[in-house]
Amino acid sequence: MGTHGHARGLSGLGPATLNLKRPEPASRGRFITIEGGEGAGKTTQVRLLVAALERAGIPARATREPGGTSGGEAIRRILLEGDSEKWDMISEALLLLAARKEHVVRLIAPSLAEGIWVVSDRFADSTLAYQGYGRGLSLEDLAMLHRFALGSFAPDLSVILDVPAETGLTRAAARGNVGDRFERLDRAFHERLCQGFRKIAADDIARCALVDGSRDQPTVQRAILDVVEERLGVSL
Ligand code: ATM
Repeated sequence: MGTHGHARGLSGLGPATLNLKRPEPASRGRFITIEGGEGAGKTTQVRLLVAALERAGIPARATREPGGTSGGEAIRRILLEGDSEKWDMISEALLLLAARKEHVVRLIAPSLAEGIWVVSDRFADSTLAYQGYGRGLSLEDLAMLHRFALGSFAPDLSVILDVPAETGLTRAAARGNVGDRFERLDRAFHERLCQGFRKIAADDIARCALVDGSRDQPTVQRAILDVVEERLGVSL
């Protein structure tokens, strides 16, 4: 007659018996990067995407590279000021990787673990494009550095804004934004950069989406939202 019900003690009582639900593990946030050359409109599009995610009830934060943490922002300052030959290419790559490691460990990974989506203005594809295709460092060496610093950590989605070098430079000049070390590099560099970003997108179609960034801002924004909806299964 059920006399030994008690003897089984609490160990026999699973959550179902107690009518308690185990807390749902907080779902991991997604990591989206927006990439592209000069004047591609990344910064505006990062802001618009974060606003759209939040409107859809998805907690999201914007960040940037190099930067995003106090150490990363300090590295940004020393990298961007001065003339374009100020840093040895390898030193430059190592500084960027140091900033990225700080960014991932202190801001990106903890945010994702809390369920917050992170949208970054530039990430690892910028290193492949600028230091690899642009400056000529070996892509294998850069991939090796990435593995050393970050293992297999990668964005869930990278939107690469494709803007012809000429258009991008004209836009950057119109913003009065020709002051930093990278923007003073020559036209051929920016052409290599543009081709490099296209190649990166073509080489990793599962992660990357190439979006024509030469169109007006609302059209580019809608195209980015469509890609995020389609790839990450949300409605924006
Ligand atoms: P923004 O201007 O997009 O904030 O980027 C800062 C510069 O840092 C950018 N050049 N410009 N102008 C590109 C450069 N950069 C690299 O060269 N490699 C990288 O890995 C990253 C993240 C940025």
